[in-house]
Amino acid sequence: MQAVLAEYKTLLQKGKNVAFVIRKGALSYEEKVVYKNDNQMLREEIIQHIVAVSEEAPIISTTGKASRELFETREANGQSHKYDFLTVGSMGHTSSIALGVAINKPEQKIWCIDGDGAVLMHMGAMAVMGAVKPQNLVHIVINNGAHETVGGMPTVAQSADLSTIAKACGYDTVSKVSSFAELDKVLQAAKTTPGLHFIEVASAIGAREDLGRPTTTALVNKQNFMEYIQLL
Ligand SMILES: Cc1ncc(C[n+]2csc(CCOP(=O)(O)OP(=O)(O)O)c2C)c(N)n1
Repeated sequence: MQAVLAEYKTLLQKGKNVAFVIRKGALSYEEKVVYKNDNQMLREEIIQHIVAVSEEAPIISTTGKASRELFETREANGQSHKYDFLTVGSMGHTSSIALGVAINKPEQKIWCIDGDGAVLMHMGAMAVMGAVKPQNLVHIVINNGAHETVGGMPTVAQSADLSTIAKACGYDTVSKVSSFAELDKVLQAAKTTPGLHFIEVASAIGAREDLGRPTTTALVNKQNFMEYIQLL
């Protein structure tokens, strides 16, 4: 090991790259870490409720399991995937993509499904949304206080009040919900009322074990979505 490190040092000093390849299972931790909170609603169920209300309106969804769950919700409903732009990678940029679509389709309601980790990563996007204030955009943040997709490690969304931030940024309406009855009510109101709406949804940490991945490529998804929104 010492000899390898010495060799690496020489290589690094020359500006070269080095890498360790570790055999699977070589690093282990006996205690299983379980991340949880007291919220009741699961992200996938929240997404099912959003799809039920938004119907065929475009949805731009954040990176990670939220987009995978949206894809599977459409499959289960027998619906096309053309309504959805699934953001692959680009954590934190979903709301900016949704803003761009909303500006260019002012007569069409646009829905954005975001995560708390993603929102925190590019929080400046909320200030831009509040400044531009499109009257046809619903920004939904599924707040589980965790980076659930990558293991559930906590975000700082527990101590940063995202709804207050949205208010300060100039969103027209701000709601914070923790039950399906409240969620359905604010989704319906956002659907029928013009404005820039912010909906923070308290979510449990978790996902189905057998959650799949989109069966179409990101490129095909983007092309289908672009063709669809051109018709709106
Ligand atoms: C810039 C960037 N960093 C990290 C990732 C890896 N990544 C994908 S999803 C995710 C967690 C997202 O957390 P959150 O937005 O709270 O959504 P959740 O997974 O809890 O639904 C991370 C870190 C990424 N895609 N892009």
